[in-house]
Amino acid sequence: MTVRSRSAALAAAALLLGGCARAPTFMRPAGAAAESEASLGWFLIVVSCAVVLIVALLVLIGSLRSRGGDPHAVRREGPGLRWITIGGIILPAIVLVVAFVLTLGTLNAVARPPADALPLAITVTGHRWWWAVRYAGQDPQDQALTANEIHIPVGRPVRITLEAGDVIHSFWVPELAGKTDVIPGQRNSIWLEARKPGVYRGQCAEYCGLEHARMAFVVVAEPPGDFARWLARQATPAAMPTDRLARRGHDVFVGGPCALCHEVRGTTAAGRQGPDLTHLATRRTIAAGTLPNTRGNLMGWVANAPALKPGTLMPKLTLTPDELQAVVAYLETLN
Ligand code: HEC
Ligand SMILES: [Cu+2]
Repeated sequence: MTVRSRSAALAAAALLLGGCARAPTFMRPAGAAAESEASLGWFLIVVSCAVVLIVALLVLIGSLRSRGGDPHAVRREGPGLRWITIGGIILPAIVLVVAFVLTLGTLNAVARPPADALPLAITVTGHRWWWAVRYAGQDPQDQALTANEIHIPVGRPVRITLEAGDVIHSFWVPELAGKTDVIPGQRNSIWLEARKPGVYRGQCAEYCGLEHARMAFVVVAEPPGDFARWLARQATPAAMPTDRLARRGHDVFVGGPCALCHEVRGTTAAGRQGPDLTHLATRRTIAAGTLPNTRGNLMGWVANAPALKPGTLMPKLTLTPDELQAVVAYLETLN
């Protein structure tokens, strides 16, 4: 080995090790469904690598050993035929059947409702280009509507029903479960379970138009007590602000175009074209993960949403600077 090829080999090994340490999120599962999918994935990778290595080795041996003779002569019997039968038919058939059976097992494990599942219906609806999240429990305190942020209790399997409001989307939280298509006119469902508390990023995984890439969401897995408190809070209607500026913002909001597209429970604004804003201030981001939920970003968004997310279905609105100040002050009270 020359010095140069040795350093190239070292660099390749370092890259490979670095790559393993920071494996893509779908290779670092944090939930039951993702774990069974990841182990199937690893198994298939190892088997595929072994097949490639063995075939390459045999080709190498064959090419080194065949010296002289007529290369076009076909041997119809003897060891040649045995190699083809075993290596070309029997072995591949075994590998494919094993992979098929394991895949069926994984599909079954992912689809089956776990015994300790949370008895709470969560429906996520994909819209261009955001996600509506509805909680429909028995009690009124378990019924809420929010957007782009799904809270779940840690360590409990949670069923999520997927619906589409317009076109086909795909729901994917790489660390928690594989992709599931979100199809108009069809209800698909998946089970999510997070083993550790945390914030897991999700993303639309089916090209659905201009802002497909900015159609993200988060799954927040938290201790059961925190989850119940969060849900109870989301279920309450919005309180009327006491501050004068925010009150004026409320009037602008319910009296203007905002109310045609947005709902704020507890007010007359009941639009369903856009996200429910009843507890907007509790959310981490706005516009499906596009921007952190800060005052500056809210200002920019309400003043001219298409400038920040070209193609968004929220139009540029004509508000006076005073109205803009007041509306954003109001939005900040929605916690
Ligand atoms: C024609 C319908 C429409 C009107 C009118 C409208 N919006 Fe929106 N709004 C939307 C849609 C659709 C979204 C989701 C955009 C996205 O993420 O691509 C949105 C998103 C938002 C968001 C971000 C919510 C989140 O959780 O991501 C805020 C805040 C917001 N609108 C405030 C307002 C305010 C304030 C007004 C009035 C000044 C208003 N909107 C008028 C349709 C509308
Ligand atoms: Cu989408």
